[in-house]
Amino acid sequence: MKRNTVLSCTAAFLFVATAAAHGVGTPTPAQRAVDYRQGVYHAIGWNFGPMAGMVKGEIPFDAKDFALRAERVAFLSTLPLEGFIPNSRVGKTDAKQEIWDNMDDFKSKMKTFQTEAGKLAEAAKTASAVDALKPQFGKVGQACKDCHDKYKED
Ligand code: ASC
Repeated sequence: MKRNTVLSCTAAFLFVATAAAHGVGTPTPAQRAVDYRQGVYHAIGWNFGPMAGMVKGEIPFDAKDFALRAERVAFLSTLPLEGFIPNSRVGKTDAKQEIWDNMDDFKSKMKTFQTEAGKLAEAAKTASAVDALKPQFGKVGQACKDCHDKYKED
């Protein structure tokens, strides 16, 4: 091979290898699944935070805002499961292997989250004081925690 050909092949290889190492290019289905479920969890956290603030008395209770966020979390709770596709424990993820080893239990915990989040959204429609929502909010938080304790890194 000519020296120039060798050099340009080497350069092309290094370019592609570097790009791949830096995660440039089309993400794999597994990486897209990780991005999808993390995006959903971020949206859940975004909406869960202000409700927690109101429950703790750090933010003034706003019944309409609480109800809207509770409704969003109830909807969002139906989304993450789809992102836990087989062999998608890749890249930067806190998902433990135990999820795929205990998928039935994982699904059941996700279902509990959905049920409790649904009840919170329902209760929030008519509640005029935050005290009335505290017990159900606690159940949603406990559902988050039960799953995280077993299936989330740290
Ligand atoms: C959050 C968060 C969680 C849950 C959990 C509720 O804001 O990041 O993992 O709430 O702590 O108990």
